[in-house]
Amino acid sequence: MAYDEAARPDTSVVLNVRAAPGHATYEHEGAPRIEALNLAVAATAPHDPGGSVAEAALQGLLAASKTLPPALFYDEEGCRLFYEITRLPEYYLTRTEFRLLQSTAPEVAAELPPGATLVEYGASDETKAETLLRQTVRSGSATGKPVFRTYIPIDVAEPELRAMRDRLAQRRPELTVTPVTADFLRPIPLPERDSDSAIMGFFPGSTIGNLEPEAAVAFLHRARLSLGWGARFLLGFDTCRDPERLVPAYDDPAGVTAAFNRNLLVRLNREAGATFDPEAFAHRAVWNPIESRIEMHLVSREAQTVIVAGQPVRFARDETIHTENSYKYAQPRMREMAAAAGWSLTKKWSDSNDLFALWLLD
Ligand code: AVJ
Repeated sequence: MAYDEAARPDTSVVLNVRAAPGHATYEHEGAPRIEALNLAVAATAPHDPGGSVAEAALQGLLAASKTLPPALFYDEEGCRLFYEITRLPEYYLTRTEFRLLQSTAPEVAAELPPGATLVEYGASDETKAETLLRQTVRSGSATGKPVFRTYIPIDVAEPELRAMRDRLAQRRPELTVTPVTADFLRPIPLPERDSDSAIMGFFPGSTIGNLEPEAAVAFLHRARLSLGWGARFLLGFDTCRDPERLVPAYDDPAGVTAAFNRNLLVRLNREAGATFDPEAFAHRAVWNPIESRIEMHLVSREAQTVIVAGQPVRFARDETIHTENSYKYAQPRMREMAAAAGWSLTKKWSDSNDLFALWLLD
């Protein structure tokens, strides 16, 4: 797992969170404390394949019910295909959330004092964050000054983070951007900051729906501990539970989502020494009403054996690899989950069709 030390962007923080499980410590009493970063932690590029893609794939493919981790979707081609998905007429999520953000960002910003910090979890581009970052103070002596002074985007995709930081340096020279290359599902020690400044977590895109409910609560709880007790949190999630709308959003007629799903197999061929014929697997999106989630599967069209990292993986005809869950939470359920994680709902917004919700938590 080579990591090019020289390639590390100077203002960014690169963590190998895997090398330091449970490393972060938190305090609840008194002033919220954000742990200073331990720069002695050995750094590795988290998306460096170096064996871990093969390991993660084999673990899922050798299980009784075959799965692949959705984080594997987002290689370069996967990011490109996901971007295409967000432009599909059937995939209403991104567009609906973006409009909602545009109209509510001034209200969100009005809740924060100037000089605030924005921490985005899973930030592969700044488009959504910019709706907030461009907000200025509306009254008082700081009128006209930006509400946010610091932006901390957290993502596993280091090249994207670096590109974001460079674009923002051009566009918003007064903003301090401190990217953190890390998997937001693990404890993330945040870079040191001015402890008096207000802080807001930002988790848009309904990404929370990709987590199992217990993992979603655990994530929100970790964010609560790491951001501190005075923090806010802006959460965007899909609330539509109508299969007539959802199934086409996840199985579009142009086949972009199918290509996104099959790209997992293409990636395993390249990065995990696998021998998949991607076309030997059908894309399937199904609404599971009991779990309240859209499931994506790759269904083996025939009985076949595929080699992955030297190991044979056998498929029966019609056997599936479960590649993704996208939970769609009813608002009362999300409220319970947020409460279980130590957050309370202070403001909420949704679009006129009630497809998407934006919540400000306290
Ligand atoms: C980026 C996880 C929110 O679940 O809707 C899109 C990913 N998968 N089409 C989602 C996705 C299939 C997307 N998230």
